[in-house]
Amino acid sequence: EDEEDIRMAQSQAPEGAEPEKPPLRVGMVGYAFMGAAHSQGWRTAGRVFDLPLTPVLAAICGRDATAARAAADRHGWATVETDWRALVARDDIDLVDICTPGDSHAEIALAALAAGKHVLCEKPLANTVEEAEAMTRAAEAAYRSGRVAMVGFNYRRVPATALARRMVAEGRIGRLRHVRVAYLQDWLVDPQFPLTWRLRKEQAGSGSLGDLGAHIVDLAQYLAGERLAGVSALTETFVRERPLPAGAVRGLSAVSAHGTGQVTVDDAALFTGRFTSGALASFEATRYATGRKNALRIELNGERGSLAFDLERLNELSYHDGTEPGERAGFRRILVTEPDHPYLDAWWPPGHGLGYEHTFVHQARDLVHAVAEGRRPEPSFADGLQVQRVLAAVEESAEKNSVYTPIAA
Ligand code: SOE
Repeated sequence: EDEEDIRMAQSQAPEGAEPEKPPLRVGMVGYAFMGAAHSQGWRTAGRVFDLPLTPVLAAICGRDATAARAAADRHGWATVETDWRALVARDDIDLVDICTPGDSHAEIALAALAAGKHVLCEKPLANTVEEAEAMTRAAEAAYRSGRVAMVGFNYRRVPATALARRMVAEGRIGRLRHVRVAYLQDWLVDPQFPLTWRLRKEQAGSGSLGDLGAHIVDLAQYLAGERLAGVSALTETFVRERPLPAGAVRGLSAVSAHGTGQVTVDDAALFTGRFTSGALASFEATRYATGRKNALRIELNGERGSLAFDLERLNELSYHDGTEPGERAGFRRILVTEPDHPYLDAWWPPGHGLGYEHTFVHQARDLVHAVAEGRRPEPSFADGLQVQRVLAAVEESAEKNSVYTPIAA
């Protein structure tokens, strides 16, 4: 009957119509903040971009059946699973998207790769270097059988950061001297904010460091086009005991219950780093920057110019061309909304701007291309592992009171 339907549909298709694209059937584990963001990406990518495969929101998975069902209805997933093992075992799933806290990334990713699935895994790739190494080995083996694995550093997919990368690679700022980067949030300022999973080492791996620091390490290395060779770090936990949470976390917020527990992660991480070329970098990741909500700021200074980006003004990139005569030189604002800017040919007319959620649409788009073309996606699990090594070096350096700590290549 199905074949008959297809023949009927084909015979009715208007002449010259494109044949249907094959599906990419996605199964997503997790349905909270990142689950909602990834759903948006999968739902929208094929409607905006001309993709070689059509993402299908096949199954969403969460332990709480009622909540998972509600998320499926809200975000448009066809079916619900309550055990990720059942999801991974399904032969009608091509790609497993992992949007859970870090403590389950390795187990799910290893099982999904072993079952022949493509994998997208939220950042940080894992909670430890050992887990990230095992995941990277599995991803390499899977790649040899045509499966790809990507880690979700979505800020590479802001058109302005992608443009900055292109400009650095074209030599527009010349030889790199400095990278200055900060990721500032303030949702922990209140000492009564409850002890949610992001504040527990056994679930999150680390605090601001893994959550925000992982993003800025990846972004700094991506824009610089080179890796960090070593770091010196300070970390601090300002509030060591917090009320326990009552009920579910919504986005980043939650309600307090009676009783308290220990915060077992860093609240803030500050570190300096040396790139392999000798360029110097500074990093700041904190959840205590009162008034700063999601301020990821990065500036690169090179011999011929500088670039600066601020996530709270994400359609803009600042550029100073140091080769201009002094009287006319200075930072100018590039409005990154032109069709020849990265990703923008498929969106709105110039000046109409994009937002946070579009980074997840672009991430889905790039991953679909990698799957269809059998290319190693960027950032790969190997890239995620390298970031994990930087995070481990930061922790080691901080434990030794900021001793310079090299990062294994
Ligand atoms: C929380 O600090 C958080 O949601 C991070 O986990 C995300 O990776 C970042 O994109 C926004 O902030």
